[in-house]
Amino acid sequence: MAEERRSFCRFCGSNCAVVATVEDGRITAIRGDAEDPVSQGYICSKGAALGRFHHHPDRLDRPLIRRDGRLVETDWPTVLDDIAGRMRTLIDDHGPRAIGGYAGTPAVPCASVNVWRPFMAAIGTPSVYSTVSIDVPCIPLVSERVCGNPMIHTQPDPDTRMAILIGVNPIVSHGHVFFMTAPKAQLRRWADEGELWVIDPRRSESAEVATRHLAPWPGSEYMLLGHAVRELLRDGADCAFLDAYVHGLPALTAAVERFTLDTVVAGTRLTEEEVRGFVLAIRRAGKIGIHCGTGISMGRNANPTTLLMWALHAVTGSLDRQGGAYLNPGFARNLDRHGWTALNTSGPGPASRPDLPSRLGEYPCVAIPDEIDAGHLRGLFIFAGNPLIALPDTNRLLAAFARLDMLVMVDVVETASTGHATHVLPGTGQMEMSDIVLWDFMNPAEYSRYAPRVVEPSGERRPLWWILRELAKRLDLDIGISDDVSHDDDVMRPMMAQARADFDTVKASATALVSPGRTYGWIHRHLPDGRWKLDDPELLAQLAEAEPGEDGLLLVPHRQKNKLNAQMSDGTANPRRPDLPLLSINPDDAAALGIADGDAVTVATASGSITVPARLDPRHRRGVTSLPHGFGDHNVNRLTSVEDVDRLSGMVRLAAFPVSLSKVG
Ligand SMILES: Nc1nc2c(c(=O)[nH]1)N[C@H]1C(S)=C(S)[C@@H](COP(=O)(O)OP(=O)(O)OC[C@H]3O[C@@H](n4cnc5c(=O)[nH]c(N)nc54)[C@H](O)[C@@H]3O)O[C@H]1N2
Ligand SMILES: Nc1nc2c(c(=O)[nH]1)N[C@H]1C(S)=C(S)[C@@H](COP(=O)(O)OP(=O)(O)OC[C@H]3O[C@@H](n4cnc5c(=O)[nH]c(N)nc54)[C@H](O)[C@@H]3O)O[C@H]1N2
Ligand code: SF4
Ligand SMILES: [Mo]
Repeated sequence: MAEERRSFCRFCGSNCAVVATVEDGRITAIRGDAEDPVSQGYICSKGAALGRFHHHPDRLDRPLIRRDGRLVETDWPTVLDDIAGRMRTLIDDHGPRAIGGYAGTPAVPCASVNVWRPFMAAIGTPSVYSTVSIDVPCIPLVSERVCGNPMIHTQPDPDTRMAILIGVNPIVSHGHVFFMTAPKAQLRRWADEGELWVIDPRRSESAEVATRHLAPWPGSEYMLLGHAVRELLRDGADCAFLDAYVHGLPALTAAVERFTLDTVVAGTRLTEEEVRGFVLAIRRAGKIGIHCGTGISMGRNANPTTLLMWALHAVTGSLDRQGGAYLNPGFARNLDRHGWTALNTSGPGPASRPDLPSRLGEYPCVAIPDEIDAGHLRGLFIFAGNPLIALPDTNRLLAAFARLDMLVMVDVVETASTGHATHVLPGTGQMEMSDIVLWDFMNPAEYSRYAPRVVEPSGERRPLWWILRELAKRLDLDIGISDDVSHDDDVMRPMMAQARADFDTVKASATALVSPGRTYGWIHRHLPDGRWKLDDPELLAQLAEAEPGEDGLLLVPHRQKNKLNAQMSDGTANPRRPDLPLLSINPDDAAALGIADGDAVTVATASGSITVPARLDPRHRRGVTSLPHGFGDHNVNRLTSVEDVDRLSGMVRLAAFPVSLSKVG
């Protein structure tokens, strides 16, 4: 008999509410939950594929262990005993740091998966890694320097008169560190009721609906922002706001002085009219809301650009104001009530990479191959990640992985990485675990929502908290999950301790529990000295040294609609039109290189090369070519380098790096 069950999608931070149809234990249909007050029935192709992904033919249902070079099925006691035994030996022989953990994106926002950090802490190892350090480390770094809290993000207010999207393509991605359901409707509204400016070297899907699209040279965006700050500081800044809430204006003013119109036109390769028009539009709007995405966070000037985003919000008096930049205190974390103590989460990096920092209690992912090669890291856990696709310099990482004594992967399907593991553990998937929205602070609504299990775990799949508790018991470690814990809910209940409503109240609500309205004007009460600090010396030093991207041909990333990083790159979300690994290139650049549409092209850097089909695409500005990540056979990370790293954030350059192209044959 068919039954309908409410849940929400956890593929991205939009967390759209869904209704699943279940027949005889099979999920036969997924639709958006029209009764949910936050997502209002919206889902994308990935959410619609939740059932297909759950019943994927490559799904993992039993633990696997490597014997005589092959992964073979085993049972839980055998696999857990084996892992615990190896961990004990590694810790005894080399100390706790020999054991590391890398968490992929599904381990970050899912409440019931978020137990891996206590496990690493109980081992006592500093070898902690997550996708945060290869995605967006500039945001927590700059937030920490500006307001003493790494977990504060701005987002363009839904009512802003001028939304500025830089290196972000919400129509495909639904946003970055700021997620929106129904992005097309929101972008259209911004454009219809005010202005929407998209700044991207490609005419992206989001640029198509914008009031204005600017395509500056990659890595030069800081100049455009710096120029706007400079011009407004000379005339038109919100002086009352600056006097009341900002610290460090003299140093900031001096730092942007070099961004004259001529310099900025030369550096950005925009026209004078475009640069002037940008400043004029800001003046017209008064308050503005800027959102920077991976086009910025993965580029070479991520930190200075992010600092200038804060600065432009400040000089326009937009910070924490309706119609400007909204800062969601969060339903679960309730930051307006609880505040925070100022933090500095930077520390020394791993021993093999003294050039890197540690950030937020983690080492940067780029350090993994060096740490393995140096013999510091000998056993690695992968919690819901696909490192051989996601991390830079795949060739080096592959060689390093072969040296590990132990590589344990917890996943729901076989991936390009699981084939290299010594142990593969089947975790429960989203449809098999209850969950609660904790990360609403990256959304335009202050809310939480509970999702029960849609189906019971299939095969031998187990929740991560169960797996880690079983290992901890064997090693006499305390990870804070007692034997009384028997359900995902027990793990999540304490996570709502500070929330606006307790766990059971949220659980009892059939749809999202939403706070009325949005909270504005709350942050300054909690800022150190009541002020945003815009003169951090290290960030200003980086700004002073910043230069736009190199001349020549630069390769930029972009995401695709029907896959999520490497997940569903086999076409699960849209079997009829699967996303393809194509190298997009401006037709004039292609002509200059003798490349025609469909030609096989070899893309090369010092790290390696890959061969992919070319697609001529006039939406790319000249000098800019793009290739999406997430494909095993055409893996763009064979081109990236673990050496090209930002010294403050530990971020590796994945956007706008120089490449050379040659036609095959
Ligand atoms: N060159 C280049 N590299 C990039 C990027 C880029 O733009 N360019 N983007 C970077 C970014 S922003 C990110 S976030 C990373 C992504 O890096 P990863 O998160 O490592 O990559 P995914 O492919 O999303 O892998 C997630 C894995 O989790 C598994 N999984 C899904 N659901 C569950 C679950 O419920 N439980 C468990 N146990 N496992 C689950 C999936 O099967 C998949 O194997 O890649 C980064 N790498
Ligand atoms: N469908 C889908 N949705 C996703 C994902 C996915 O893989 N597929 N991944 C999720 C994850 S893990 C993340 S982190 C977010 C990321 O979300 P976004 O940051 O929105 O990622 P993209 O969609 O790649 O958009 C980045 C844009 O930056 C532009 N860009 C590249 N280089 C530069 C540059 O140097 N300067 C400027 N100005 N622009 C540049 C690209 O052309 C592209 O349009 O998306 C999430 N949502
Ligand atoms: S936008 Fe798509 S992937 Fe993201 S939560 Fe909604 S349905 Fe899932
Ligand atoms: Mo990401």
